[in-house]
Amino acid sequence: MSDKNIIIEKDEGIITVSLNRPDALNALNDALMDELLQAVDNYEKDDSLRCMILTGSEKAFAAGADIKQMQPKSYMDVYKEDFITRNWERVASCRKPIIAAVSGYALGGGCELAMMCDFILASDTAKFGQPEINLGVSPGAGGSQRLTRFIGKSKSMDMCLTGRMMDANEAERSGLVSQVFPSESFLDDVKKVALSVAEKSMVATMMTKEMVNRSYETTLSEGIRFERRLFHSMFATEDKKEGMSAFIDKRKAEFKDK
Ligand code: DAK
Repeated sequence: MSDKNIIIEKDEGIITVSLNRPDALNALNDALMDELLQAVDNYEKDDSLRCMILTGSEKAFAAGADIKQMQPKSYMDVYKEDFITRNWERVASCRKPIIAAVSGYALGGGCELAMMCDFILASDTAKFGQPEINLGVSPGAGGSQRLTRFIGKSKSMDMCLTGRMMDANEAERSGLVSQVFPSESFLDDVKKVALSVAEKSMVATMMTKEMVNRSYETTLSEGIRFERRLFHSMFATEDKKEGMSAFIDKRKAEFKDK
């Protein structure tokens, strides 16, 4: 598939996917989301790739779903075709790690896409928002649910009802973003974080992702039971033996993802 709406680079086991519709501030249309879906499928299958960075440009991660694509559609259109549902949750369902690297605008579907990643790193220029209310609609790709889980009801209501933007520092204070880096060194800083994720055992990484994600879906006691089952199962892996032996031998572990 052509990947004209995204740019893919691979280096040191890291795949960087850059959203690439600069004239539309990376507005997310169906073609772009199809390409992203394909990129995630390929990443998941390729054992040489150990972490994905999803990013945009300096000016925009993504300014939302493509308003020009949505504008002519009626209720019957979007209901019958299940409008852009098909290719939107693939990032959230990826079993391998995906880091969102946000510079500039992450608005509407752009903010929702960033929240589908495992965690968000922000440049000090980042601006997050759910401004759909200004268009006479609401968040539609999980924003009302994920943003509330990230930052709590009061701030989520504030963001969704006023449509205002949140800067990187407020986003970090509120728990939306895990770390903020200076814009001058942003992608280098993100790459260091990605390399640190990539050097771990992929088995442990995937299971840890499952556990953390399960915490959004279940009760505390069921979540802890789930964690315990996966934790015990890791004692069957070669990587557990290697990791613990390496610690005792005072050497760096060499994981084999087995
Ligand atoms: N869609 C289409 N084009 C966009 C766009 C967008 N979201 N955002 C910007 N652009 C285009 C502009 O129209 C302009 O194009 P030309 O006029 O040059 O042809 C170009 O990008 C540059 O934008 P501006 O001239 O506006 O640039 P400024 O620096 O002045 O302003 C801005 C930047 C980000 C503040 C402004 O562009 C803006 O407010 N953009 C709209 C932000 C927004 O409302 N986003 C929410 C969209 S609704 C779903 C999945 C997703 C969604 C819903 C359902 N399902 C799975 C069911 C998501 C919905 C949304 O995201």
